[in-house]
Amino acid sequence: MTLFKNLIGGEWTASHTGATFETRNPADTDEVVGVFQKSDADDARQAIEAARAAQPAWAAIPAPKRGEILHRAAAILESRADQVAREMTREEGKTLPEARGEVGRAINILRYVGGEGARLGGEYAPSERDRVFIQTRRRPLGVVGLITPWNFPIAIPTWKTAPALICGNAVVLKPSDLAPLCAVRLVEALHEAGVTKGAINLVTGPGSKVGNELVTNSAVKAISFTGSEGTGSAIAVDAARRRARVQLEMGGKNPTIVLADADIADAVNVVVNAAFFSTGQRCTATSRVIVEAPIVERFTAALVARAKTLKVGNGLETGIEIGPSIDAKQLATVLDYVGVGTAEGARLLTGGERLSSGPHARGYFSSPAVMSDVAPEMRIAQEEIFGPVLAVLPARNLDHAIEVANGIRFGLSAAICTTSLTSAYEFINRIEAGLVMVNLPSAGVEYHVPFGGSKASSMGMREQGSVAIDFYSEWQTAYVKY
Ligand code: UN1
Repeated sequence: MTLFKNLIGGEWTASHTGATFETRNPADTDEVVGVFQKSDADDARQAIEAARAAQPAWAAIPAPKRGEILHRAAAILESRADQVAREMTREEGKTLPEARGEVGRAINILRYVGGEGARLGGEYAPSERDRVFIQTRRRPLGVVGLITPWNFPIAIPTWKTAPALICGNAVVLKPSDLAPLCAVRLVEALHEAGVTKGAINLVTGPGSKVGNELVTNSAVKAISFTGSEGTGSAIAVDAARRRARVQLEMGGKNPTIVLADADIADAVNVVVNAAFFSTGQRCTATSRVIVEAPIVERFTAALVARAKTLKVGNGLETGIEIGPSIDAKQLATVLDYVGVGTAEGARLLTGGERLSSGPHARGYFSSPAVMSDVAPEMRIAQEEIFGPVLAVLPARNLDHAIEVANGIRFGLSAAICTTSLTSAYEFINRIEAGLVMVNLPSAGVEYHVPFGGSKASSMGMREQGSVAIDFYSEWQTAYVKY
């Protein structure tokens, strides 16, 4: 069992509080994974100060050279990929293949964003006036605060930190208390790769103290947050009060439409992946499957049959497909929503039970739940659950399916299974979602294209892809007369 420290001003530092907290394996709660600093606002302030002091020196390094440092960090992380993936499975619960995939994603992000260093160009524009050149270039914002969730414990810290750094900002990263270890590993790699001391800082501890300081401290020019809608909305208000830039990625209630012309076996695979893999703990997960009337029964039967075969257990073991919920609270939410759905008149076709004997005795496991006879206005069809609970809703036709799909507050991701090109494009055109998938799971995105949602799911500029740097930079326009 290891004690992990904050990184402040390039030094691994204990919190001045002297307090720590531990993380435990959600698949085996007897196992302590790590012990971390229970920091408070003073620690966060110190990190912000260190970031402010270091930022000019970091920004003075030519952007392509900053990119080389990110490339070095990628190589360091790659040399530790297996260890970091195992730590992720032990701390977050996702299966080892999923964890390996996520570490690979983080490495790819560092490489991709590192390349952006050489592409941070601006524009030349002709002037209305004689002998005047107009040029634009990107400038860093200064200090940025990054608040990240537990469910993608390395990918999300990486996809916020890398574009922030490549633009020349200094970073204070606050990872989730439930799974901070991978963020420590990312920051170690960046520190060892040669990021200027103080340009990358890590502070662990409660959101109410560390996160709140980042959001309210006037030296922090931008906040990027992924997490719950409630916290995100509060951040937006606090940040607006002092005119800080915000980028929020919050909830989803993502639909997959299955049309009668779809290949049923393919559609079942797509929906099972989207709804149940990563234990449904992805904001891009499918939690509503909207099925065209002629195939509702056939599709649902095949879906239930497949859901029953899913192997739930400790993600370190070979063959396990679904890990535990992250903690007791999340598991209680999952089981509670199954009860809510039943009370609303939905029918539980399979799963939705706590698994607590044998190999499941010491973890937060439940069996993947499929509920039918769900009406669009029911709570299980409207509220984010963040667990392996899938609602099946019937639809008369494509128009009706799109109407049901759009009938929610959220708009992150949406998928359709169909063999009709016309239906696919009709869906792309009319669905209210930032991410649209055809014959693919609603979750599982790539790093080099924009990521984000509409409606209550997101606020601010998109993450990932080359547009990620828009959030972390501002334009300077220079007029030059010769
Ligand atoms: C994915 O589906 O690959 O927190 C990524 C989340 C999202 C990331 C999803 N921000 O689940």
